[in-house]
Amino acid sequence: MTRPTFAVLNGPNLNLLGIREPDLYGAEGLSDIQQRCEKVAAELDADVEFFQSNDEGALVDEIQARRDNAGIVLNAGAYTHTSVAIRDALAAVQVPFVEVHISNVFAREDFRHRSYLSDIAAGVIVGCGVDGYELALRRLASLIS
Ligand code: CA2
Repeated sequence: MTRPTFAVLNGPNLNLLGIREPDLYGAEGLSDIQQRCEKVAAELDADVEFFQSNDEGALVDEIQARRDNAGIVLNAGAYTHTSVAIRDALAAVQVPFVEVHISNVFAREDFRHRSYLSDIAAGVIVGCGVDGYELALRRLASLIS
């Protein structure tokens, strides 16, 4: 099998990780998460590419550009609860994706209980902190093996 490439995509405000609200989202920043994912990807004999944007259209463009990837780990942030456009992009590319949320969205406000993505996801990981990204990569690797 050719070496798979996974994308790890993060949505709005996740660039603030490690800077604000550590009680909710932990002390690690996006660059720490990237390092963790690179370590797991090396272990899985895979490549991993990282992307973060606060812009819904940029996330749609990035998902479209990932149509040949082996899988996507996606924390779409607040767009999870609002974005038909991101859902449509994911459905169009047909790349398996795992939806990740650092916090337990089900223990938070009602509007965070609704996801436009979960029913078309290969899996959903919620409330496991930033470990969720590593778990998602491992799941994607096992799905394609
Ligand atoms: O728990 C998650 O990972 C979320 O996707 C995070 C989103 C939130 O809208 C979702 O409901 C659940 C918010 C990301 C905001 O990230 C921040 C990080 C540090 C400080 C402030 C915001």
